[in-house]
Amino acid sequence: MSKEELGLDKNANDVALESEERRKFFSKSALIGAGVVAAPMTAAMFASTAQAQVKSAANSPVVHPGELDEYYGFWSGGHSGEVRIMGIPSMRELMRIPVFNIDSATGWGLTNESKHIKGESAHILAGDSHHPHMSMTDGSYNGKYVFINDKANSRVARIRCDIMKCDKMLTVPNVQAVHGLRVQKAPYTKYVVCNGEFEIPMNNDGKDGMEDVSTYRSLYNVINAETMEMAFQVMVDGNLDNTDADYDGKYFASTCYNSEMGMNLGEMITSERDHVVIFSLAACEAALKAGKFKTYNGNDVPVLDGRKGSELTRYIPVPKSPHGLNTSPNGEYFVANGKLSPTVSIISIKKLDDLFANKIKPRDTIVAEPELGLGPLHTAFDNKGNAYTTLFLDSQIAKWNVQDAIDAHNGKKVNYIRQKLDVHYQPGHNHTSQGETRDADGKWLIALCKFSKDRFLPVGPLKPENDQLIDISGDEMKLVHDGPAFAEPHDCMMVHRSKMKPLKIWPRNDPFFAPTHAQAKKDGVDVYTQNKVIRDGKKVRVYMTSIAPTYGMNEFKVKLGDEVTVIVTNLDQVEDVTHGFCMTNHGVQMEVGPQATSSITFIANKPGVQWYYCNWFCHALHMEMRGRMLVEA
Ligand code: RUQ
Ligand code: CUA
Repeated sequence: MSKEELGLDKNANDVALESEERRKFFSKSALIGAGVVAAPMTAAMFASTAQAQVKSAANSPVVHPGELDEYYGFWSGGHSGEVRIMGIPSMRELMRIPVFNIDSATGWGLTNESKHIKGESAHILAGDSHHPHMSMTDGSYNGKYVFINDKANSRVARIRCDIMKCDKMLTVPNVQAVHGLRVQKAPYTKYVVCNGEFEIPMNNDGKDGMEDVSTYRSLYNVINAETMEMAFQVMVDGNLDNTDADYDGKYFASTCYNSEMGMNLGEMITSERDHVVIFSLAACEAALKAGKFKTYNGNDVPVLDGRKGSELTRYIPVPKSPHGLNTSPNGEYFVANGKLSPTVSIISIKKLDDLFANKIKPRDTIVAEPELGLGPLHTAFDNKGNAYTTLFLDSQIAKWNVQDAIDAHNGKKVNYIRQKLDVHYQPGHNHTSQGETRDADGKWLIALCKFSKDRFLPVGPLKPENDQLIDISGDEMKLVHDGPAFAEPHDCMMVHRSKMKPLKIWPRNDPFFAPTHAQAKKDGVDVYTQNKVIRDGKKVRVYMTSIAPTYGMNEFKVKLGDEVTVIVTNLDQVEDVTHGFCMTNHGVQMEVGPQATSSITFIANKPGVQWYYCNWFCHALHMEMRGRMLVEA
């Protein structure tokens, strides 16, 4: 686009007025009828329908100042490594939860409490979060935990929803790149399940060369949701991509896009068909109990053999490099999204018992394979039997009716496509409000678009993505909001606020800082009443309280080269009065919430006076909330 086309030679008002005109001009031409393939349109035409759609939407996305949203949205922060909490429908960002990244505001990755939670991977400062999913009871969100994977470093983390902080992190052994992640939906989330995406030598000890790939495998990973330890792994044929669970606690399903086990693009996309692997939980647990497993790479995680021919799994051939795997909220179907095929494959969950009993063939479980458009990646559902599939290449959402698709498959003359809506642009995941649970309510749909192109003011070569909010409560989908988002909300989910019970202030005995309290006890310090410096060889522990606008300690002395740990306990009992602790010139910063204890360790390597200060605004005298450390040379 030229400078003129972008409007960069005009002032902001001119641009706004002009685009108003363009919207009016194009407002009719951009409407697309159900099932009709769109003629190529200009960017301005794409943008044009938005205002009209907001006006005629049944659900209002407007949340007035002071009003609360109806849903909590949990958004993956992609390669930022974090998780974000959004208010839906306002699309306001309410909070960021640092998980696989480091964060200087809260001290995540810097404090001792967060390093303790990150455990063996605390030295890894980056991550790539993809799939946030909440724990469930009987197929409904229970407000307890959100789980998320780190594809980059093969980790899974858990967020505690009462404090909205990560409280557990696990590096999954024997695999590389943990991708699709979901939870067991019923009877409760006993297990978190996730896919090992990149195939690697089973004993990856450097002895297997690059040439011989016959020992390369991918594993399905089953994690105990409460302890966040590995329960078991299942070796499969092919790699694994996305996964989901049924509503009976019996089966999990995963897509495989590289059944060829190719090592480069050409090899990976040669087959016309790949497959969906179905895992029988009962069969896996029985094999585990019977000791039918092996271990690899010197760890003791049981690895079951679920390759073709095994009793633990079934392989259902589907076209071609399937990606998303989504369970319909009525519990009847797994839907595998075709990606390189314009179709989705609908697998009847009811038929899986017969498949495992070898009464039917794998393809007999497919009840329809409707053609939807180019690049189907993920499917979401409402409560009226409709499905919504992202079409990456077409930049559209296809709304289609599941029963009609099945009827059409059986020869009935019926158009299962209800509508195609342009989104902007190239959508990956989509999600409906509570649509991955029994409580799908058919109100909102989010399209997470990988490109925003011309939808926002240009901000340089790196552009935001575009999270679009779509009202699906009426017969027609209506696009009502564009939401710029930073790299990269892969996936999200929306939970009704009635399911959530976040705390207002920290409980004093919270396990989050229990290890710090245990150390204080060893040092004979009551963190709620005492301010004290404990010297332990070259290690110094400085315990101080904070109450707006002062620290319990105005000054302390250490020696050059000491390893100093500052432990701050916030005595304020007032909601929202968070203090911070920042030691100037040491990269030391952290949040200390009301009634919480936080600690951070650094080397005192600069002689002289160093001021420390409160970096979270807490009081009219917040600027004065500071003290001095003297580092004696
Ligand atoms: S994947 S764009 Cu990481 Cu969820 Cu489908
Ligand atoms: Cu305490 Cu600012």
